[in-house]
Amino acid sequence: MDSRERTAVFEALESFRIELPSWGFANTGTRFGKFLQPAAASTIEQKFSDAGQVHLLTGVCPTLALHVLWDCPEGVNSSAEIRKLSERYGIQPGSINPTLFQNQEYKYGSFGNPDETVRRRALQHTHDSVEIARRLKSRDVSMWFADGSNYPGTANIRQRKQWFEEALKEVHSYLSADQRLLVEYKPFEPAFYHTDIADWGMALLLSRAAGPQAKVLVDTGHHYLSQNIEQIVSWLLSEDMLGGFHFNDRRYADDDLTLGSIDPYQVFRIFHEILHFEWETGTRADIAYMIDQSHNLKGKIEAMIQTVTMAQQLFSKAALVDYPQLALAQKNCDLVQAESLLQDAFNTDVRPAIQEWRSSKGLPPDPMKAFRESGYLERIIKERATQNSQGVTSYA
Ligand code: RM4
Ligand code: MN
Ligand code: MN
Repeated sequence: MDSRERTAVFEALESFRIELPSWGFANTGTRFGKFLQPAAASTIEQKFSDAGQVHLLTGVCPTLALHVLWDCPEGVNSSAEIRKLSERYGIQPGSINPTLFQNQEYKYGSFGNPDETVRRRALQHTHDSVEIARRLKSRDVSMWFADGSNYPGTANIRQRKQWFEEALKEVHSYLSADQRLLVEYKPFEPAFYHTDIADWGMALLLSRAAGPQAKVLVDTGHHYLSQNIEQIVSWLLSEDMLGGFHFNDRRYADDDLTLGSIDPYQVFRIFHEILHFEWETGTRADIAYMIDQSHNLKGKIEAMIQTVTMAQQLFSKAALVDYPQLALAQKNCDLVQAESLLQDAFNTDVRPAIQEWRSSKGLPPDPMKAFRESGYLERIIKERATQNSQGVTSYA
């Protein structure tokens, strides 16, 4: 690696931050069951502690995403306690996610529910969530909906679209000037015939209808197989509508596997489109990079460290693409040269430069090794094993 490349890696890492999900530290499972882990976090304090550990070792995860019903048992009144935990464990609250899918009343939807009282309750919960975000100084309120239907003819799709427009417009009116509303899409699951926000186009239209502070959130697991996600990213960038990511990897469905475990080149291509946009426009894309993963088999803290490390590698590799050369090759329709510029960057081993960068920041060069040597896991297993052997019922 030459010094231009080393500088590019250092610069890329300097700005790259990634948010951890509170639910990634809790016991989760598949619809067939859960394998309980003795170290899993079951309280909000334990989630902050585990996330703080990941941040301590990687230095690039200063925020923790919260899901309101899972993490704020007292609703708005939980804010004070969360602020305390945030200080104690050295990690700030991140995006606030209203939880609009697990209560019985949401059987037939939240913002798309034919029952107006349920739609109002969903709005009330979202209103509380925005207030929680304000009290925690969180910028992003991030919305994912399980709304949809399983059988043709059972839902009035156009009517529901209108309800969503109205509700999101109302949610937008709750925001302060510095807050954002992120709208996530997903083409299937738990609904199997139609989902109300199935793809990026629908999320884009709804965000536009909601107001100027609404942007689209791209969850890498929420696409049909072989969909060109980096093209979606490029279009959203060019429309100034890309708000953030939920990173994970997948092979079949919304598998929530560790980032880059199945297809690292996919993630590289996404980062490449973002960095290409930044180079061309000379601006910084205002994107929240967030992890949305839940680990049934891997140790949860290790899975997070592995993901963060992989994200840094793929982001650094993308930063090695020679953009002036690429522009020339594209202009000359030199396809082989253009493609090779991406492949060369992807194939560069950036790990030594990343280790150097970590050392320069006083961070452990190998966060996974440092974690395994820290004794943290052994300690929390001792503290949490009894509680975790008793079983849990909720998703997180
Ligand atoms: C969904 C979606 C949401 C997340 C929930 C837990 O599939 O990805 O972002 O909040 O899972
Ligand atoms: Mn998601
Ligand atoms: Mn998902």
